[in-house]
Amino acid sequence: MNEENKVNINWFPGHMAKAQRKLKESLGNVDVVIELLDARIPLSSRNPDIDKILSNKPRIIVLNKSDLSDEKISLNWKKYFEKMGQDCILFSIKDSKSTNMFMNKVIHKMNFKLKNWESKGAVGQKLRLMIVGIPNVGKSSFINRICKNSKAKVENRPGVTRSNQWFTCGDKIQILDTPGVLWPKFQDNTTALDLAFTGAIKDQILDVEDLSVRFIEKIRSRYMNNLCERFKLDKSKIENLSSFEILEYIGRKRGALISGAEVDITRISNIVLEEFRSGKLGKITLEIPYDKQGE
Ligand SMILES: Nc1nc2c(ncn2[C@@H]2O[C@H](COP(=O)(O)OP(=O)(O)OP(=O)(O)O)[C@@H](O)[C@H]2O)c(=O)[nH]1
Ligand SMILES: [Mg+2]
Repeated sequence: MNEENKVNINWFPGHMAKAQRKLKESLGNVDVVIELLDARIPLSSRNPDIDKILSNKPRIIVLNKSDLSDEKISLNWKKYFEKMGQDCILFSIKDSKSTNMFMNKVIHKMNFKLKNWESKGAVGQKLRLMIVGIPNVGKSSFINRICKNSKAKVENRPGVTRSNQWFTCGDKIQILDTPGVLWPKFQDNTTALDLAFTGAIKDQILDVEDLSVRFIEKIRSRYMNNLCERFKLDKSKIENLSSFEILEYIGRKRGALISGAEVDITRISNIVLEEFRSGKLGKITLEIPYDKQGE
C-alpha cells in the first residue's frame, strides 16, 4: 500500500489498558465468556489477542447487530466459526427469538457444570458469564435484553461502560458487563477502517470526510443498489464517478449545501456514516469469510 492510502487510526487510551487488565483478573471468577462480535465485521471486531487472553475458558461467540448485517453472509460467518470449533450464534436486540436461542446455547454448553453442581448438592449456584467485546458493539444492550430487570447504561457511542458491573438474570445466571476494549495496534488498514465505519472508534479522533469517501469506496461494488435506493441516485450516472464525486452527488440530492451549489462535505459525510450505522442504508456486511485482505 502506498503512503497516500494509509490511515492513521490508533486508539488505546489508558482506561482501555486498565480495562484489559481487569478483564484478565476477572476471568478466574467466571464460568463462561461471551465474546460479542459485530456481525457486519466479525474479524475486524475480534481482538487478535483473545485466544491468548481467554486461554481455555469456555466461550460462546455472539455475532451481534445481526439485524444490520447481510443475513446470508452472517450465516456463512457462523459456519466459519463453527468450523474452527467455536460455538457461535447470531443475535439481535431487535429479535425476540434471540434471547431464548442464547439461553439454550449457554445451558447446553454449560450443562456439565450444572450437573456437577447438582450432584454435589450445590443448589442455587449460578452460572457466571462475562461479556467481552469492542466499544459500542452492544454488550450492555445485550445484557439488558437477556436480563429483563437489568438497566445497564447504553448509548450510541463508544466508551459508555467504564467499569465492570454484575447483573442477575433469573435464578440461573449472573453476567458481568465490561468496558469495551480495543488493542494497542490495529493489524492493518482494513481493520482500522472497519472499526471506524461501524462506530467503534470515537468520531472525534477521525477525519469523517476521508472516512465517508473510503466507506463509499468499500461498499460501492457490492451495495451500489443500497446507495442508489436510499439517496435516490441514478445508477447509470454514478458508475464512472469517483467515490468523492458520489459523496458530492449524495450531498446535492439531500440538499446538504453551504452556499449556492457547493456541497457541505462534512454534513453529508456525517449523514452517510450515520445512515449506515443505524441501518437506514439497509443490511450491509463489510467483511466476508476468507476475504481478509493483507495490507
Ligand atoms: N440495530 C441494533 N443496534 C444495537 C444492537 N445491540 C446494540 N445496539 C445499539 O448499539 C449502541 C451501543 O450499545 P451499547 O450496549 O451501549 O454498547 P457497548 O458494547 O456496551 O458499548 P461500550 O459500553 O461503550 O463498550 C446502542 O445505540 C444500541 O442501541 C442490535 O442488536 N441491533
Ligand atoms: Mg456498555
